[in-house]
Amino acid sequence: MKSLFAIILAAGLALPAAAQSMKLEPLPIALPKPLFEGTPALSKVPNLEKPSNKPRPAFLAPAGTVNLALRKPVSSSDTDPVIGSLELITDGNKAGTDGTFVELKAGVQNIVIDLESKCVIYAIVVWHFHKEARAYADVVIQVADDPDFISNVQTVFNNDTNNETGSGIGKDLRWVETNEGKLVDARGVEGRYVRLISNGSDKTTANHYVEVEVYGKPVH
Ligand SMILES: [Ca+2]
Ligand SMILES: [Ca+2]
Repeated sequence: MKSLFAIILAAGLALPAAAQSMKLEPLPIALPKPLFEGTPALSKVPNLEKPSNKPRPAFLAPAGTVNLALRKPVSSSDTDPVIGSLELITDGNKAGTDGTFVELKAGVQNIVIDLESKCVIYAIVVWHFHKEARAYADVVIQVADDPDFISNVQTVFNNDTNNETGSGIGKDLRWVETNEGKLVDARGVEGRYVRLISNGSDKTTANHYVEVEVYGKPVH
């Protein structure tokens, strides 16, 4: 039988490596300049998160977490965007001014980011459009192993209360777009493809993206 001392010694030697891998650090999310002052109330938007007048608290993730989406390929249900191009979604530019966003056609549309390998994902940050206060509808964010979203589909956000997107009923809230973007806690799900769905906003039936960031690490 192992002595208690041997067990403690083994545990003691194992601890530093384990503790190192679990070390948490704030995500280094760089914010673009605000394009409007304050946060006007959107009185006609149902199911809306109360806008905060304080900066978003730091989001902690394991040390070494990076934006996996940067310059990764993006495909979409709208293959010929009205304004801009799909590359703008992962080009690292979050300014939100004319020329820095893509406009997809009206109704339920999606974009899919290919991370090019299986990854563990801690957070997804999306900037749809932040030139004015608006709230997009039926936002669904999912992670899967394949680009058609058949295998290992995991929904990390869904504010479609009546299943207009066919993704099931979501209980998350709509939010007012600002330069902070929206951070979604992905809780360490694993997958290669990230899909974002939307269905227009309170201002227009079209869909927009300035940038999407996917924070995580490749799975080795
Ligand atoms: Ca961009
Ligand atoms: Ca809906």
